[in-house]
Formats: sequence, structure tokens, C-alpha cells
Amino acid sequence: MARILITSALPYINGIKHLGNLAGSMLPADVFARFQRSRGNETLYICATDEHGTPAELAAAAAGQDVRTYCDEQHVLQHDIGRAFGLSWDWFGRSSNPPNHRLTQHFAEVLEKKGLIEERTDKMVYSVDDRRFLPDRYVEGTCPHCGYEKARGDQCDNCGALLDPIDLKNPYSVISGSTNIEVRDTRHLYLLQTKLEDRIRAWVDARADNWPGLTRGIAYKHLDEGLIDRGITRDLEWGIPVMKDGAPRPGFETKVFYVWFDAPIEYIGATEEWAEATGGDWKRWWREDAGADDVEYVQFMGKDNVAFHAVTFPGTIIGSEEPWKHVDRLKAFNWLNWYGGKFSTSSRRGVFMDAALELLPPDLWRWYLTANAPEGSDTAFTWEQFQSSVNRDLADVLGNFVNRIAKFNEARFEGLVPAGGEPGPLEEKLYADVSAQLIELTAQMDAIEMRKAAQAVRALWVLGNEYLQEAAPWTAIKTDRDRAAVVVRTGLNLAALYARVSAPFIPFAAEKITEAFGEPWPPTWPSMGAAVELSRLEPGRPVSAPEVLFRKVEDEQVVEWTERFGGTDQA
Ligand code: B3M
Ligand code: ZN
Repeated sequence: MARILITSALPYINGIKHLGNLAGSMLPADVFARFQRSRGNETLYICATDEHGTPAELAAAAAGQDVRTYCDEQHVLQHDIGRAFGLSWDWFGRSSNPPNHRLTQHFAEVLEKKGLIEERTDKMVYSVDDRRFLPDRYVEGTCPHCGYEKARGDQCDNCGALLDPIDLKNPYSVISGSTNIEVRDTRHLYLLQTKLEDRIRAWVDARADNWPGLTRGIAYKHLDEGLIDRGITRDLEWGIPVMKDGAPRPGFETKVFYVWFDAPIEYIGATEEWAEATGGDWKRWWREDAGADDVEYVQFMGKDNVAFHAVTFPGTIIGSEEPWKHVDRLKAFNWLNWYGGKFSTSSRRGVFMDAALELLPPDLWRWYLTANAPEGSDTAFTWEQFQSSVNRDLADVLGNFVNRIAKFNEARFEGLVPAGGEPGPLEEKLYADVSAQLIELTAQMDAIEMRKAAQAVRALWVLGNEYLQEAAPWTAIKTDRDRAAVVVRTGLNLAALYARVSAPFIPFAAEKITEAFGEPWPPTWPSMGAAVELSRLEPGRPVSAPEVLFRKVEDEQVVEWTERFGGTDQA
């Protein structure tokens, strides 16, 4: 039994996430976690809200709330909506909780002892009208790299470059819109990444062969551009206080750690929260001197987060020279776009997780977003594609199969798994085809190739439909009841198998099938031997037809939602 630690990028606290956020981190991490658990691997899936920095302060101000109250409320909302989507986090923590405070302060202290942190006076953007410094997202302007006019102080959303606010051309305050901006001196802690550069590169070299091309490319792009010493404190009130020898650090009383310094540390902090709540042992997952050396650690994130996970956070850990668990595999995703443009949190463009669940059950979203995951390139959500994908795959192929075979069994075999007859050539062929697809599916799941894995699941569903069509139990029953019994028994076993392999993708429907068939939940992943897996249900076991598994998305709904959500190609 292996031990698998899984984290997905921590969603910012600034409001319910859109489908693009879900598709590029939390959902694929959940699919992978469910797969690993069903294989019997000891699995820990950790996530949390990322509650510090300018995103939190700006959103709280916009909501007219103090930051703490805002974060308290939004954390609960994000937790509940994630659960409603079936996200099977073992823990959903908060970066503002005490473990992250302790750990972040610990890392800073150790890094300073190793000579990797330095106080520097540096130039920062200051808004004269707002009478304050404008860190990160408090300032916007034109990107010096690509000319995009709404680049944020910390990062350009257009070209992905990490920015320093003073690099922006034509800067303006996000608080007041004022362009009365000066560059003033302020004192901050700097992490000396220039001293770490060689060690980080060696670390990347040692594992990047195992990373997908997208991750590897971004990691080396950043390394090749050359690392710079990075400010890890900010002139903000909300965040983790900067300490020295157990007291506020002189000169830093009104400053806190930079959100991107503390956020990845919350992966560890949230595991500590989990341990406190459940009696688990967090060090077994995170400290190589406490058993974590045999953990496989897999991270999920959107491509804009890769540099922080592949270069800067490893730098924090490497610099500490402490035996922390490092990431083994980094799975990154491109953008899910909304038609021709981007989803946007600030302008509420696209469908958000709460609205999605008001429209349709979670499995439909989960299936579409996994089967069409933005893996190889950016992909666009359109209602038309969504409708055809879920209607065809879920309703026509899977739903129809399960319903048809279970109903037929109720009509002709009193709803009991039929006895009698021996498998023949059609079944032998089916076993061979199903075994091949099970091998393919398991390999793609292992490789975290979400689209290919979904394709393999769909191929298994199609095999069942083809089999039923050819074996035609409704004809056989007229002349050869034993033959019909073999086909129905095989069909029911296929349906039960579908529940097991589909559960990571569509857990709600899978559970309904499982229940109707009297199978155990949570499910176990099948072996690759279809002959055995398709002879599991013992004759005489009662099985019922689950209620409608998937309702079709109607044309009128597509028209209505296109109108309501502004689905157009105009960005
Ligand atoms: N909250 C950024 C994002 O959602 C950030 C991820 C933190 S992971 C440690 O894009
Ligand atoms: Zn840019």
C-alpha cells in the first residue's frame, strides 16, 4: 500500500470560485484522490482557503466588511460549495489559522539563521491620495512585457509574467483610481533567492523528467530568466505578523508576510489542522525524519501558479535545510476559457460554482470539466459543447445502459441476478475488450491524464452498449432463457463495474448505482481481469433500477442560460 499526499492550489478567499478554478485544480485533485483511495492507497487530500494578501483585503473592502469577518464567512461558503460538488478533501483548512502562523514564522526564522533573509530598504509604489503603500494588487497598470493595460502589481494575467509593482507603466491605485503615485522607500525582508538559485536548479533537474511538459517548461523558463531576491513582507495589516525572538520585529510592526510566502506553507499548516481535528499524525506526511520519505506528494494547480510551486516554494524548503517533504509530481492545467475570453472573478464573467449547482447536479459539471480538462492547451467552455457532452456520454451512453439492463431484469427475472447458462464467444470477446480498456484507464489515471482517463471510461460504457445490442437479450428470452440469463447477468455486472470505475468522476451517480445493486460504498478499483470482474454479482442477488441517473440538458435551457450568463464570443 502506497501513501499519497495530494494538494490542490488553495483558492483565494475573495469569493466563490468559477468553473475554471475548479477544473484546473480542485476537481482533478479530487478525481485523483478518489482513484487512489479506491485502490486501497493511504491517501490524504488537503486544501484550504488562501486568506491573506491584497485579494482578501480588497474583497473585504468591496463587501463592506472587516477582513476577519469576511474571511470567516467566505471560508464556510467555499467549504460548503466544494462539498456539494463532491470534493472529498480530508481537510479544508485556512491559511489564517494558527498552525500556518507558527510554521511561516518558523521558516522565516530558520532562513534568516541560514543567512538567506536580509532587511533591505527598497522602493515601493506609494499612493499620495490614499496615504499608503500599494502592494501587489492594490496597484494596476500597463505590463512592461506585453503591454496589457490591466496588469496587476504582482502578476500580468495576460502574459503570466510575475511583476514588481514599480515595473508597471502608468500605474493607478485600485483603491481610489488615483494616478498620483510616487515611489517611496520602505523597509522589507528579502529572501535571497540568488543564493539559492543553484540548489533550486539542481533540485528541479533531479525531478523534472517526471513532470508534465507544461510544468517543466514553466519551471525552466523562470530559472533561465534568473531568480531575483524576493520581498517576502508587505505594508499591510491583515496577515501573519513578522516576529523576531518571540516579539514583533522592530520596524515591522505594521507589516506582515507576503501572501505567496505563507500560502504554500499552509499545505503543511492545513495538514496540522487536520491532525489536530482527527488525531492524525501530520509529521508522517511532511517530515522525512518522521516517515514521510515514502509518501508520494502530488500537487494540482493552474499554470499561473507553477512558478511558485516549482521554484519559489521549493526554495523556501531547500533553504531551511530541514527534512521537509518535497513535491514529487506537479500536475498543471491551462486555462478553461469562457467562450472566446476569460472567466473573470472581478467582473463575474462565466459560471461560478454556486450558480452551476443551482442549474444542474454536480456530476454533469464534474464529467464535462474532467472529460474536457484544459490539459494540452487552453479550452473554451460553451453551452453547446457542454450540452452535447453530458447528454451523449452520461444520458445516452451510461444512463441508458444501466437503466435498460436493470429494467429488463426487473421485467423478466424479478429483479434478481439471473442464474443459468454459460458465457459464450460474445462474452469472451467482451472480457478481452473490457480488460484492455481497464488497463488503459488505470494507466491514464496513474499518469493523471484526465482527458484520456475519461475517454477510457467512456469507451468502457460504449462496450456495454455494443454488447447489449449484439447479444440482444430481449430476443434471446423468447427462445433460450439460459442465454438471456447470461447476457443479463453480464450486463448487470457491467453496470456494477461502471459504478466502480466512474466513481472518481461522477461519484453521485456511481453511488446511486452502487446502492441499487447492493454493492459496497466507497467502491474499490477493479482488477484488470474482466472475466472475474464481470462475474462478481451472485445469482439471486436483488438489484433494482436506480431512479433516473441523468436528466438531459434541453435546448431551451441552453438558450436561457446563454442569455443569462452572457455566453458570447465577445471578451
Ligand atoms: N491562491 C492563487 C490562485 O488561486 C493562489 C494559490 C495559492 S497555492 C499555495 O490562483
Ligand atoms: Zn503581460
